[in-house]
Amino acid sequence: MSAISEVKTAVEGFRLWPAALDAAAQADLVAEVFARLEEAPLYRPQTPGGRPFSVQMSNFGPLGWVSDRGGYRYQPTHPQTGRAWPAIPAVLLDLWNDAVGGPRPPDACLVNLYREGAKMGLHQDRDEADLGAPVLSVSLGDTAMFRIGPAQGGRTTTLKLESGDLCALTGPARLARHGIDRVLEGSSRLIPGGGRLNLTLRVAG
Ligand code: MD3
Ligand code: FE
Repeated sequence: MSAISEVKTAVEGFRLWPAALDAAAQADLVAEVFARLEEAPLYRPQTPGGRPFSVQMSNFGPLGWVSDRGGYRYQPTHPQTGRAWPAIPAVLLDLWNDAVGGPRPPDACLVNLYREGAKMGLHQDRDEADLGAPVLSVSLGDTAMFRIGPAQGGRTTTLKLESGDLCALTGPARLARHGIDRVLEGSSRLIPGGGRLNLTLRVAG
């Protein structure tokens, strides 16, 4: 990826490209995402313990991440409509190739929408079949306070994820603990209705 500065953190394998998408590319991507969400509406999954997530979710691609009383898993259909998830937008597949490439393209794109007060607790992503494959994430809209620390626990680092930022998780960072402590409401006007959209590409199956 040319002309993009790369920020390293305490966690080896975490890379951040600030403003990888310019304002026009961000607006185009948001429009494309909301169009696809007509086919696969956002919903609030339940935790395995039966509590609703504060984040609204949907998915694109052959597989989508879901959570309910039965646990966390990837599945090919939307839990409410029973329909296949829409395709992953081509621009995201291009970003994957530019940023991480590798032998397999992503087969899952989780869509997270943070409206007022939504956050995501510290966790690891380990529901994917190949935990060696990288993860790529795009942030759009309001700025998030993102926290990341080593897989084994210990010190975490807080950094801002702003609209248009791209981050890649490879190697040791793939199993890093991470979460969204809070979203700075009203810091961007990109998302219709306000808030923050995060798109995360993974090799799930
Ligand atoms: C670090 N999403 O969907 S994106 C998730 O902003 C998730 O919605 C957050 O954590 C969000 O699971 C954070 C950045 C991110 C994504 C995946 C990771 C960081 C990661 C996987 C491993 C380590
Ligand atoms: Fe995660």
